[in-house]
Amino acid sequence: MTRLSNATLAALPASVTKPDYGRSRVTPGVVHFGPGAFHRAHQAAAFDTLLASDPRWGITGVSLNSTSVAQALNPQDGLYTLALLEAETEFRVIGSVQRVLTGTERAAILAALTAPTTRIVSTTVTEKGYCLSSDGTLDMAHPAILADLDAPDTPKSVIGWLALGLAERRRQGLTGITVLSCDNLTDNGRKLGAAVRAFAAATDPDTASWIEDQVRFPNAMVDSITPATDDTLRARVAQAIGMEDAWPIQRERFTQWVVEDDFAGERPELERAGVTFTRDVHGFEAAKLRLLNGPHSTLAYVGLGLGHGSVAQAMADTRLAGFVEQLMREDIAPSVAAPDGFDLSGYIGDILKRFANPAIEHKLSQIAWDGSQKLPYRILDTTRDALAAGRPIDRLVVPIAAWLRFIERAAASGSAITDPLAERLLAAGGDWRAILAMGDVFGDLGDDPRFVAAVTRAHGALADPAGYALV
Ligand code: CS2
Repeated sequence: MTRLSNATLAALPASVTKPDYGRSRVTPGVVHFGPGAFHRAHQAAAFDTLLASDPRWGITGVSLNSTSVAQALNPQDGLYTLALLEAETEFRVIGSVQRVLTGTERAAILAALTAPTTRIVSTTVTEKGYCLSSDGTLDMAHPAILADLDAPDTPKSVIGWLALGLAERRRQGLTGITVLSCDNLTDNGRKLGAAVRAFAAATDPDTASWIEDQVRFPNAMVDSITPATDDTLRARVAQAIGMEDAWPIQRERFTQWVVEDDFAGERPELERAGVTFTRDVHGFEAAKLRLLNGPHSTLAYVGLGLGHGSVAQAMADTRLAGFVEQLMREDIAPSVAAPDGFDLSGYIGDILKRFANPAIEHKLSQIAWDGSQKLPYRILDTTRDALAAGRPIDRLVVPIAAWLRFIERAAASGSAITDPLAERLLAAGGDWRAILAMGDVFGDLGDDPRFVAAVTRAHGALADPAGYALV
């Protein structure tokens, strides 16, 4: 079977949307750390739309910890298929990724970071990639950070790479750039900026001040439901495009990207691709993390306990769907300071519809990954706000208790969980109070008797997986 590439683009069937610009005219403008499914489904699709009117924003992907994306995409000249899943699926070939570098290609990564044409360095490296402590600042005792502080010219972490790339730009007398975080954490840009400056301050204080002056780290909210690629998708795509694509991607049609309007120099006209630029992203960020990701994790941990496999299946369980809606409307919404004119109730209704989308099989097990990293932003901040405002937290702690049950089940059956703290979590296993005492996950909440009492009740109720409804 022929393989998708520049040479075969013209042979794609007319039903497939493809780049409507000459790819040979595209020049690199963006270096992206973490060119996984979410980046390729979301930001790369937005740049693909922009390239038709402005070819200066081609993407160089950098995959620090794996070679699989590079192996799949480089032989395809960076091309891949994005399936937009609705009642009718649209297949779209994305042309914005020009090449993918791997962690061992150090000289090429540094050359990309210091190219005069590079104006944006962006990231989707997930919460754990930031190496932060529970107070949101760089964890100087993190093994990856310690290793990079020891050998700053051969970094392994994204933080180390950003510090090195920026130091080198400064040395070469180049302009500052914009470092654009696209990860799901509150205040993502600010946190990334502070982390990179803290790293630089420890190795190269002049670069730290140059970063302060010359580099912008806008906050951004990113949203699009992107289930992992599976064999069903590969087969559907092969049929639709009539050729082989080693790594197609799927997502819902809905996509949202709200970016703080705080760029070093020129910013791409991504408005043309539906991106919203605003001075204040906080309200959008809180609405999305708390009202979409919080309920997502709730569906995952409660739903897995009940034996559901996907988000849509969990939503078809009307009792669980009702619980999650009540959680969103009564417990989470009061903590969200939405931007002016934002229709919070409509936003909730739309999220519930997106969760129930029958065209998407989004595995609960995928969402259940990295609970120790995700729950602080998704549920614990909301819980803290509710406690401070004197609101009840009984339902808010259900996802926490369900997560504890999820760890207990894994520990009891000897199965693995995907989480950077997996070893500690599984070692604590049945002793869930020891998990609540982990300051790097729960911070101050672990010592709050109101929180501990509420989790204790919910944990007890969840001895029966259907017990969430009794809380
Ligand atoms: C999900 C998110 O996997 C997860 O934890 O909650 O990836 C979610 O699908 C996206 O944030 C939606 O924008």
